[in-house]
Amino acid sequence: MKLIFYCILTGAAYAFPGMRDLQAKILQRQSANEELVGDLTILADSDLTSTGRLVKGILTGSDNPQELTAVYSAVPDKDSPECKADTCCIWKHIADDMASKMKGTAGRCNGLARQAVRMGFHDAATWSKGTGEGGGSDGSLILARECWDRDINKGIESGCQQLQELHEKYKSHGVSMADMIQMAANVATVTCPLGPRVRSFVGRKDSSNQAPDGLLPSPFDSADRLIELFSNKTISARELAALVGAHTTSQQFFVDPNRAGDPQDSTPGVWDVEFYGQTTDPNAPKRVFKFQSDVNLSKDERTKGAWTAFSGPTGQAPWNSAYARAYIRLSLLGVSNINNLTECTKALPLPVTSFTSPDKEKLDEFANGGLASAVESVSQGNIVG
Ligand code: HEM
Ligand SMILES: *[C@@H]1O[C@H](CO)[C@@H](O)[C@H](O)[C@H]1NC(C)=O
Ligand SMILES: *[C@@H]1O[C@H](CO)[C@@H](O)[C@H](O)[C@H]1NC(C)=O
Ligand SMILES: CC(=O)N[C@H]1CO[C@H](CO)[C@@H](O)[C@@H]1O
Repeated sequence: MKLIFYCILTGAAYAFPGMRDLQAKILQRQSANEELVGDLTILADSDLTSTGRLVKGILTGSDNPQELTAVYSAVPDKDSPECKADTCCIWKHIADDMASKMKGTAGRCNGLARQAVRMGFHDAATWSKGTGEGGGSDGSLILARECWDRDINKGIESGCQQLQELHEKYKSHGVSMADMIQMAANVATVTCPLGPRVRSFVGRKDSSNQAPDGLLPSPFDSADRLIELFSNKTISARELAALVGAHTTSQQFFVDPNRAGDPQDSTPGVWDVEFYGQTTDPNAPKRVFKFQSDVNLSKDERTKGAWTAFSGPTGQAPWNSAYARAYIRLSLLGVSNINNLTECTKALPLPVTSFTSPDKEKLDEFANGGLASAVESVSQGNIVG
């Protein structure tokens, strides 16, 4: 009702080039979530630092959740005093190191990248309003060995191992495991072709205490349960619809081991919107393995609108923006010093904004059920040949 009124009021503007901006604004307004997290819930506006103000603006929809251009023109040596004096400098070295391991010969992101995105989710989402203190984005996924001790983390153990080694390599520079995990997720996301460049913050505190268990979703959950589970984490239904889009890159191994390596859309390793359309398409390519949870979300009245908006060629830009905003929220769950964080987005690689797979025909053949022996190359982002 409010939306219709808004359109009539501004109807005249639709004839002008501002139309796309306006549509983007409307989408943004619809997806606004006024709920704050961490120390932002108790701080007065007058106590906010520039980071605190920025994060508040991003969460509530008034600031841009992506930063697509800022880069280091030259980066000081990692052991130099200049590097030590700049919080983001070491992250530029770490992000480059990570990115060099996250892409295959086809230009698609690989298994490590996908695991990193999932690790970012599995460290952060162990927090809930109901459970109070403890859990969240605190590095406990690796530091408290949840990654190896909990069945829900099956499939990301080797990624956890690699990040632990990377943390060993850089920890003398004072980087937390929690930041390491979230930075890896954001480097991975932007390394996947078409992926958003999510604004990235550092300064989280670590914990070696196990986070509360049972707060991560199952692929057999109903939409009702999923929406409630995420709303307990301050994540709205629309934000949830945006976040599960991460399955655009993925290949399942453990939901049905007989179909190990089957992707959730026809283009694993590419951050496109095929996942949304194919999840609702009864004639999706044969190898596309749909999680029951995703199918249920695609149909529920509370998530269907966003699902549809993210589908098809017009979906990419609104999805990238919605994903970035929701992911920032997710990555700050349980963090109680948001006002003291530092933005280091300029340490990330630049986004890949257009992409065609060099081996498109072979990849299509794989998606349609052929080339079973290609699972490994697909998983590594390598050219299928
Ligand atoms: C409804 C909520 C969700 C459920 C039920 C769910 C469940 C799953 C399952 C069962 C897998 C496959 C694991 C395997 O068999 O190897 C998977 C993979 C994955 N998930 Fe989710 N997920 C959810 C939300 C998310 C979110 C919010 C993100 C990130 C923001 C995410 C990112 C990923 C990624 C990147 C993979 C691929 C991992 C790989 O290829 O190694 N998922 N998810
Ligand atoms: C959400 O939180 C409430 C209050 O703590 C709790 O009773 C409910 O079980 C939670 N729901 C889910 C799905 O975790
Ligand atoms: C934020 O930083 C200030 C100055 O360094 C410090 O006094 C304060 O305790 C920090 N707050 C939190 C929540 O970490
Ligand atoms: C509650 C709910 O929506 N459950 C459905 C989830 O999806 C599966 C099929 O994918 C249905 O069988 C369930 O009824």
